[in-house]
Amino acid sequence: MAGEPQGDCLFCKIVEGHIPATIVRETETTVAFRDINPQAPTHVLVIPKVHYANAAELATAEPTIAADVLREAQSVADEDKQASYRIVFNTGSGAGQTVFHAHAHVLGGRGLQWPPG
Ligand code: IU
Repeated sequence: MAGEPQGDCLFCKIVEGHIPATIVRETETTVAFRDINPQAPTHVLVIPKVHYANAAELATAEPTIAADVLREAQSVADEDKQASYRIVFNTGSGAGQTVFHAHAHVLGGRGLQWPPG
């Protein structure tokens, strides 16, 4: 069920500590960890501890936690001393989403092209 841990979800396993991750921040509602395949000097994923498939589902069901994710993205950028950074929520496989547990990519530390590829 949405909001509950999913046995087959890799990010639920990271939240539970069953899969290793380089965690940089943790709050009551969120975990932030370095992406295993970084696309920029700062590439951190901020995820809610609760399981929702994407950012929109999270924001609909748990708007306060969705705001926590955004606030944490700023904290990650601050800690990595990135004054400019990009937050990406890939939504749907056509947009490159591969893990169906809501997550914000926080990218910074290099020039970022617009529009993104
Ligand atoms: P996407 O937006 O769903 O494509 O992002 C998933 C990201 O999760 C992707 O950048 C992976 O490199 C990253 N990742 C990770 O950091 N640690 C993991 O154990 C797994 C995926 I699985």
